[in-house]
Amino acid sequence: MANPPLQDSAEVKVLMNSSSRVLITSALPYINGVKHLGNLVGSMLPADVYARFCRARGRDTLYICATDEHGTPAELAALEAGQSVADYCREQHEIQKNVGAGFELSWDYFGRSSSPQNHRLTQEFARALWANGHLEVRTTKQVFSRFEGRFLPDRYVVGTCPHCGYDRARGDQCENCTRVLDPVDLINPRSALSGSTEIEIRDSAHLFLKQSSFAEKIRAWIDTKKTEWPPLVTSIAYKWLDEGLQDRGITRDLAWGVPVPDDIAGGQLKGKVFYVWFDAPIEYIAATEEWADATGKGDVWRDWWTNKDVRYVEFMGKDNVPFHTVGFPCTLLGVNEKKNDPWRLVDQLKGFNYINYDGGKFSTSQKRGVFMDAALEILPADYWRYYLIANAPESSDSNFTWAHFAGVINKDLADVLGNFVNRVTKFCAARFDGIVPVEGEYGEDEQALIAALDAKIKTYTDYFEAMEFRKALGELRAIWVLGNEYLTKAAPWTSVKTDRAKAGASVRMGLNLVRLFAHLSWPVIPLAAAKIHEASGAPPAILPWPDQPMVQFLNGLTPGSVVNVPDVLFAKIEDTKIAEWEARFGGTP
Ligand code: B3M
Ligand code: ZN
Repeated sequence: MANPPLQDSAEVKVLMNSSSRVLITSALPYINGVKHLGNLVGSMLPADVYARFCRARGRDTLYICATDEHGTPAELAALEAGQSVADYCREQHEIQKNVGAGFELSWDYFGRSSSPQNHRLTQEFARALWANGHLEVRTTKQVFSRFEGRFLPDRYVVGTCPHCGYDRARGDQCENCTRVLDPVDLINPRSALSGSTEIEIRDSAHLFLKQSSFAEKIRAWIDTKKTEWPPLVTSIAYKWLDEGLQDRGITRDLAWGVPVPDDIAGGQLKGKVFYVWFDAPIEYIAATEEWADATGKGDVWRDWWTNKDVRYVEFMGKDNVPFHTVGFPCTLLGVNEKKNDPWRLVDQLKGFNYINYDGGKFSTSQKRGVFMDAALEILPADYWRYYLIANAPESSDSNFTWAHFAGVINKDLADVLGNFVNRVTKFCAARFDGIVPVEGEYGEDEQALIAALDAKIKTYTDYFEAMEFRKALGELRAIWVLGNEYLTKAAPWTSVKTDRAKAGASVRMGLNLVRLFAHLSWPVIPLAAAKIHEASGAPPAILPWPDQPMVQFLNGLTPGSVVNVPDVLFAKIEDTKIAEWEARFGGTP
């Protein structure tokens, strides 16, 4: 990645305090193809911005993600691609990893839920749950397709709805009358995969996690998070608890997945695998082991997951919240009984609403909206990162339109930030030989600016600490605007004619602002931040968070250092491009 992790630097270590270890995970992207921008903004991107912010503040930060590779959709996607599931997953994992790198996602490790580490850990978790009496074997009725020689998951059975007569009702729900169904309720059931009616109901034994017995403990735990977590998150958790926590089947009749070990339930579950939602969150931990294995760090991964000084933060879209506030915590509580060094439960959980595409839904199955690979084909990562974080769907769903996107990029990035950097460096090149001016002292205007920046940067920092991304970016933009306002008022292009010392001080302040903007913008737009930093005349460096008060930082550039006028930092998006992309990616549904 372009910018090395900050925690290796001596400069930053000074800032680090011993209790500041942060473990960050973002919901694991499912393996069945490149994700769309809605997936990105609800999990991986804000997690990355937060991870970068923590690193810039000198915290020992570990950001872990992985592909979620099990379950029926993976099997079906492989089938459609004409590949074995293993080959399909290997290939798609590489693709997602590369696209993530293209977006500058600074994962410390991007693992795979199909890894040997996750197989081992998932089985270890299941054994502990079994030993602690939290699992039970129950016989369930499953649909078996004789034609396909396999059990069919509920949604892959279709038939006539017993309530409304709709003839294409799915085994889990009727799309017409919205009633929740059981596949055995369907009249004339058939396989959604082949259309075959050679279908029968067979008994199948499965493991159930007795979640109902954890209801009180989970509620008490959520109560402790009420003031800390976003209302979006706690309200979803309470809704699930209020509806009554159901015991949950954690195994499936599939070939692809983590096998249920023979030493559980006397081998009754031979040939079955764990349910994808059972092993996927365990992969957060297993991927940390993958990271330690890949980097020769030995057992350190356990410490990240058991040490009380580590603060554990999760990022996800709202549809994933129930599994992380209720499902996975049940697993952990059950496994942790009789364990001396319990696995950490999540400390802070940041959930997101959805972003819509031009008034409709982003849809993977309908290929509607902008997908990560296509986004990078048309514009650099920073443009997307800035827009998406500035419009993160935090308090409500947000809506992507090409016109809005272009408006934000053209105004904030091109007119405000890009133009500022350009004005200062160009003027410096033209009138001060392209070096940080030596002459002049800061006066009243500069003191006033420094005071204003101190206040704004404190607010900006606090919003990031609180993971209020939209508000944080509002402050960042306001900070850039302060720079422009200062420059317009100082007008060194006028004063240089009569008072070269005054003009010199203004330009020096302008260049120090350029450097400041690079540091403050780095978590959001890392590629541009590196270029802006280079432009300021500062020596190449990683970009730690600036210490307050600002007066020292804004005197940080050495007079006489060489300034670089950058190439165009942000190109404006023309109307013709908007029209072209609307046509390519689809407009209003
Ligand atoms: N893979 C998200 C999804 O595919 C799911 C997240 C797992 S997080 C452990 O919708
Ligand atoms: Zn119906």
